[in-house]
Amino acid sequence: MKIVGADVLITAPGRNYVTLKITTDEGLVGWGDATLNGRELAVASYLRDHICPQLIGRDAHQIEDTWQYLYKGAYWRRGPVTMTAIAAVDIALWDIKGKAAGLPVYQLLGGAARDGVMVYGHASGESLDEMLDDFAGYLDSGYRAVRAQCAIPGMDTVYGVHRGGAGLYEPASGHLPAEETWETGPYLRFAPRMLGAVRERFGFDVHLLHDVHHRLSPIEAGRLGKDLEEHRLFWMEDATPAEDQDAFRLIRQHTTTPLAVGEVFNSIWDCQQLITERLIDYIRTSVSHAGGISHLRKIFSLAELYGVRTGSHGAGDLSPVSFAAALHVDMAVPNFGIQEYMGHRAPAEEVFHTNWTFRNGLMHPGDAPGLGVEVDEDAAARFPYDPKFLPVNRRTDGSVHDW
Ligand code: EZ4
Ligand code: CO
Repeated sequence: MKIVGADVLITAPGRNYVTLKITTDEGLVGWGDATLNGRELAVASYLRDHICPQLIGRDAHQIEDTWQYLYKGAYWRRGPVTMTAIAAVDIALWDIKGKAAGLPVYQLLGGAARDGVMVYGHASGESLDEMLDDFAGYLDSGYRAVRAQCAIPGMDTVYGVHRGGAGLYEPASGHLPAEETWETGPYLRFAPRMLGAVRERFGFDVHLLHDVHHRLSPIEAGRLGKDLEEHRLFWMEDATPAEDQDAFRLIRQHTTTPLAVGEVFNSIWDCQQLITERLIDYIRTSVSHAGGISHLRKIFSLAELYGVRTGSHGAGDLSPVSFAAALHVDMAVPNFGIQEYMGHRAPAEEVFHTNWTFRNGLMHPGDAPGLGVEVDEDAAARFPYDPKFLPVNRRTDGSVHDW
């Protein structure tokens, strides 16, 4: 089965998504997600200008060979742009293989290893009370796990707080990034109180998660982890900037709060030390930023060997194609931990027709052949690309800080 078409679609139904469409001589179509939030056009160009012409005429069934060809053939290794582009090809080829076989992708990965995929939702609020009410809403909808983020008294902006509806917490502006302000002291004092309030109101039966979003130094992270121990978190996410893998050794020496990291990683090499030295408990690489289904499975297999579980990134800036691909992998891997589910803004449903279901806190990718997501190209054309950036963070003295 030969590839006869490889085209890139850019559409913004609620936010920007870059999608790769691969077509075969047998008339099968596969979809891949190539969205890199705030740097969308770089991946679109990498695909259009460098990868798509190389795909024409290749055997659509040779997924691993195509992966190696694109990775080793580029000579330049890793990096978010390259690995997102390769991921899009890989995801689209798995979609095609499933459609050719008449099977959902999770069946090709070894079949269901569980009834469904435990997901966690995002609760947040401008005040503690607002956050707790939002949290209650997730429990009412059947979630077994919820992430809590809250505005900090005395600080104008903080990561992860909705303003005006689900999935709207990443402010963006037309031609330049928005700027936010950060100070570590108030956060370190407030976070234990905030997460303690969740336990006080809802008890310990619900899994409680929190995202630090790369903002602490290693010793600050160690102290926060220690302060949070009594609240029994499912995990403390991205405690320090993720590229410094050694930092996690220091955090580990100070706390038994479980640690998760990896949403900004692109390859197994970014995870190697953290996994083999057992410095983390959950690896958060995503299917679309870490080389696709083929590469994500290798990362998860390495993690399995060292008792590290999975916890894939699932923010709304990963398209429904990515999210479906993540669910298929989650269904099949033995060391699945949890899956993030932030959801997508309403217009996304007009473009991406999905098959997944949610019941009792568990999601299932559905049994349609392939990934179970189809893209409506006419609908996509109604939502033109809308340039946006992630925010930049500054301390109150004006110096740039991790966002
Ligand atoms: O900030 O995906 O856990 N989720 C996150 C996300 C990231 C965005 C960046 O594009 O940290 O909300
Ligand atoms: Co995160």
